[in-house]
Amino acid sequence: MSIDLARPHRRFNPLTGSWVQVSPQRMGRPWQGEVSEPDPPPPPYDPACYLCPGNARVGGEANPAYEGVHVFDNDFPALTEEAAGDMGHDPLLRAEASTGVCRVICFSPDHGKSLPLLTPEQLRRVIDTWADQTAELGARFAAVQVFENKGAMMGCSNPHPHGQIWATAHLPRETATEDARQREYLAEHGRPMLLDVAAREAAGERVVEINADWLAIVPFWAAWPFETLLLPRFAVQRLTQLTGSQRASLAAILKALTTRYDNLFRTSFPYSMGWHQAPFGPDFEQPGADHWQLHAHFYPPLLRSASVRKFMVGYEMLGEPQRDLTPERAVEMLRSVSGLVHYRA
Ligand code: H2U
Ligand code: ZN
Repeated sequence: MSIDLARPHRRFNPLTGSWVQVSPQRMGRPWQGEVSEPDPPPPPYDPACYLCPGNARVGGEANPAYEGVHVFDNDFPALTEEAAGDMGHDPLLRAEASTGVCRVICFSPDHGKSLPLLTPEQLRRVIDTWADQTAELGARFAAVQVFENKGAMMGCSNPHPHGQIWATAHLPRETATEDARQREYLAEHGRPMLLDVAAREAAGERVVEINADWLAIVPFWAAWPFETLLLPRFAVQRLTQLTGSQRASLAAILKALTTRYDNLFRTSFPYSMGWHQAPFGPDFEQPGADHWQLHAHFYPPLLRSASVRKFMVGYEMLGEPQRDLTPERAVEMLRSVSGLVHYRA
């Protein structure tokens, strides 16, 4: 690359077709390594938690005394299976019916065991549940969005380790955009885009974690300071297709990546993460999904400490996302802390 990456420049996100303004000359004070005192860990059981085993949920129903992963239908679903009526055809005030289901997935009965604190075997059961839910819901809906919204800073109401699954009859915006971009790339280059990204980045300066099957990078085009992209190093379109050993290696890299995140600022690192996978339905039956690569995005809001966050406001809302800290520097910071030993262990 011939442009000077130490000067202001823009980087292109090939998955979304959007640009990010990078301003390395504004990069603040140097990284000190030191951060705030670790926050106290949550107790293993909280009598006031609506996700702990045996406790009552807001709707009045009680959780079973579950021992592993537990999935239930969201008591306040954003989507339902009943379609709204005809919306008319006003080109300016346009609407369409949307149907779907929303579920909550408790990763552990232990109120304090977020992903990095689970054993690889326990993480494997979370992955199996993500895959099983994808299979079940993919038989009925076009899109299955598996995600985790973590931390009060992300608007998450409860520290009990949990995620969500929303399945919809339509493709939501991000999935639709990534579908179109990946389709174009395959048509032009003959290979799935993200398989090329994984091959290109595997030996490079943006790798946070890597094993035989998986790669976690801060993508070249990351918008959030410590955003990462978790990529398979083999062709795969959906969670359901992962073999036993690919799930085991996924558990390992998930544990290592989230351990680094927590160790960075010695806090239970907030983020929104989620899986993007090929949609379902006749258009996406093989080879109709060949352009897709399964992948996960992690979007953490933190910038400088457990409490100093990045705001996507001002120019970001009205122009385009901007960052001072370069993705390459973010990788150095994530690599400077342990991926093996959690600060609470
Ligand atoms: P957060 O992770 O964003 O806090 O969301 C938790 C979900 O749990 C949220 O979608 C659901 C909320 O609707 N929920 C229940 O289904 N039952 C409850 O008793 C409380 C919360
Ligand atoms: Zn709990």
